[in-house]
Amino acid sequence: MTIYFPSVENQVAYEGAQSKNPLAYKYYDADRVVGGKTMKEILRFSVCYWHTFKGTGIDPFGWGEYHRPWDRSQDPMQRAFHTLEAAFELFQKLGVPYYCFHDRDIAPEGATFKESCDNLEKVVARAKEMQTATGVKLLWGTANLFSNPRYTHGGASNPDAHIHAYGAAQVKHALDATYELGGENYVFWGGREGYDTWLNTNMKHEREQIARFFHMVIDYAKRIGFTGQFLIEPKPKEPTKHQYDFDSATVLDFLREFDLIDHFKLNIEANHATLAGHTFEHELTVCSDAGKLGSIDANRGDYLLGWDTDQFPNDLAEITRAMLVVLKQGGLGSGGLNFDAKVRRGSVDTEDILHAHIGGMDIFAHALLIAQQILDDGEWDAILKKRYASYQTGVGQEIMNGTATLESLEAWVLQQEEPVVTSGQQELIENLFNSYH
Ligand code: XLS
Ligand code: NI
Ligand code: NI
Repeated sequence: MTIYFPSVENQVAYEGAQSKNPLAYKYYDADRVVGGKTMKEILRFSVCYWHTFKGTGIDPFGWGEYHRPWDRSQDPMQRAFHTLEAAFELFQKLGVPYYCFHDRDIAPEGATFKESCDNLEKVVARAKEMQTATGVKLLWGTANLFSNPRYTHGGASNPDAHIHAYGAAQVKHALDATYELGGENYVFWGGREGYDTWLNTNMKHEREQIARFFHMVIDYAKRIGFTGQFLIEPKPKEPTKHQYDFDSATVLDFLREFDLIDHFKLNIEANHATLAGHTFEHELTVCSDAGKLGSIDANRGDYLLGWDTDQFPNDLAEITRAMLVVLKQGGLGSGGLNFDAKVRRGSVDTEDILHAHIGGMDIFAHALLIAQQILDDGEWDAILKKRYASYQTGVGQEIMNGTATLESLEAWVLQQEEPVVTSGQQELIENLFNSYH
């Protein structure tokens, strides 16, 4: 059997923060209990198939660069099987419990729709054996309704009903595959569900088409007994200028408008949040407050670049804030932390893939420890409680329980002196956060 990641013999080990071994975890200690659960249970790491195994390093100015050893056969099905072997080798070496894929990542598209479906079924059968043999599970599956040129004008939102139907048929099979592999979630990222010019677009029609599409999916899932969580992944732009699923608030509104809210949660990607002009923690909080934070695509953007650079996360302060949202809502449920991230074009060695994931897992593990400390310590919580304390009693309580009226508040205000502004203590809190290690 070919060994694809020879620099790790068995499994990446936890060696502690003092270790100088680049191929060891400094913080991720799978069985360490943090706040009552193990790191493995809380973090639920997942490796993504597309960037890690199918990424070639291609960019608009240069073709593929990596020539991965699992991607060299002339026969596309052989490539798919070799990739599966490489993938499961990496999952096990990293000790991650989950992976994610698009249908077209794991199996090649055939000459006809039927052939594509057959290819998928064959690879899924093999993947199922490998899952059983290794215990690695599928976090989520999804369908690629954006790479093939047929989807140039969209998948579910396509102005041509034939292509909408094609997309529906493709999702049917991707859902079958996810179900067959025990996938715990199913994701919709609206690849080309958006538009480039208002001049040729009937937005109302397209949004209604998408809603109809989702209703068909829900009905079908019910018929086959798929009980995984459906997730929508917002992104504001790229590939189209106006993506319909701009950000969390937009998606939640869409779900409510079309009576879909009970069937979906959201999958929040850090880089998509920043592209929408929000922070990662803002998007997580919008979802969490609505009871809709289902899963996370863990990555980061570059603050100087306006596109989805999909870099591996490495900002401890940002990830700590993200973990605070996750811990406060009691974990991610059936979701997880999926590294929707790619090594840079210049990182041409397969070993770079190991460093990338090890670093990403360690940042989250480290952030988890700090976030738990912040919660246990209680100081941050006390500052926040104090800031809103005036809503606990008197007029504040009346506002919150709905007994206040504009008249009653006017009468109260007339009896008071001018209100005094109290400090928001931003610098104090920033220093407090920096005091945890
Ligand atoms: C692209 C998205 C995509 C989804 C899965 O920007 O992040 O990778 O996660 O379709
Ligand atoms: Ni993503
Ligand atoms: Ni992305």
